[in-house]
Amino acid sequence: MKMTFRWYGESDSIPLNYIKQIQGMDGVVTAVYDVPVGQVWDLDRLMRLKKLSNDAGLNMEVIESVPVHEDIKLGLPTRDKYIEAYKQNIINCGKAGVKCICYNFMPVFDWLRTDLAFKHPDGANSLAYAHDTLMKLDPKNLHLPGWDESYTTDELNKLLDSYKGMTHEKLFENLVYFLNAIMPACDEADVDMAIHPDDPPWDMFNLPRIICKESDYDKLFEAVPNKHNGITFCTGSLGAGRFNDLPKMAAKYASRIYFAHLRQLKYEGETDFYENGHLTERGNIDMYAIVKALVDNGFDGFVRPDHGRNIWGESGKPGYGLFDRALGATYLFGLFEAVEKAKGL
Ligand code: DNO
Repeated sequence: MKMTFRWYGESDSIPLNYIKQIQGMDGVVTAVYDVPVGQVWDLDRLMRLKKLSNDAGLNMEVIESVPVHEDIKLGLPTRDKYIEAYKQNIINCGKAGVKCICYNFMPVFDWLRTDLAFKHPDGANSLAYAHDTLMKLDPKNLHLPGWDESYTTDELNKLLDSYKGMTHEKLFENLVYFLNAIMPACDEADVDMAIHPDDPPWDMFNLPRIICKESDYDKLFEAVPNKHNGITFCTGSLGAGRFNDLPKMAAKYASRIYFAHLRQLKYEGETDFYENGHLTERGNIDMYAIVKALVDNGFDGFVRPDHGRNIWGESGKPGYGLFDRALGATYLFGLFEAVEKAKGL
């Protein structure tokens, strides 16, 4: 396992040497953030990020994310042009020493939350999700907390209209088309693709979501068996689905899990939850059982602490402050060490 930490590039308020001071930290997870989706990232930009990371004593072997253009998800004729650009990004990432690319295939929206600063009794705050609150919002005029509002209202309306009639089957076919097209670039660059699950793992505003549960992964690997087709195992996203047995899934797919996002959730009803610190006893995700399932089944990928709380007066990027993610990393190191030593590893 290699422990990593998400770093939002040069504009991140958290300096690289602070990340390095979290003992055991192997590398950063980052991206080129200011190039529009669908365009090629210059190799120079990637090499600069790599140099900054390496100079701070950190590796840069994971990119999160290279976003997928909506035309690819929609299966439009223009998709081939965007796929070519994506392939070039994979090749460039390979040249910069990247081993794993995290991406998602959620139509229009990425992760969805309704509260960015849900208050805890001890004064901490974290992200939270209330389904009824979200459903009351108009998707065509959405200003979601934390959502990258790169669309104008007009563009968002057009995009949502173009998804009318999109089915789960068609979206899945478009994912398979995309993966089959990029696998040769992954083979050439020796880069693993790690699809991030849909967050939360159910349809949103009539938009289909297709990476939500165990059977979705079975279908995915059956359709594209190439070993470069893999998973970002995000416990918070999958765990929001009460129907998912996470230790079972971690064990079953350990050899396809190239990247693990480990974080905690506390259920509040059937769909609602708030995020919490990483400890098992603070939520409904059995972190010990998941780490054990990964180790027992030969997991050898990248790990990162995921969304933390804002604590100790920090007003960090929601979910991505320094302090609680650092505590999370240390807790996860402890779990891995205990489980590995018990196995004689
Ligand atoms: C949220 C993240 C997601 C993730 C993308 C991957 O905190 O986990 O935004 O980076 O879905 O493509």
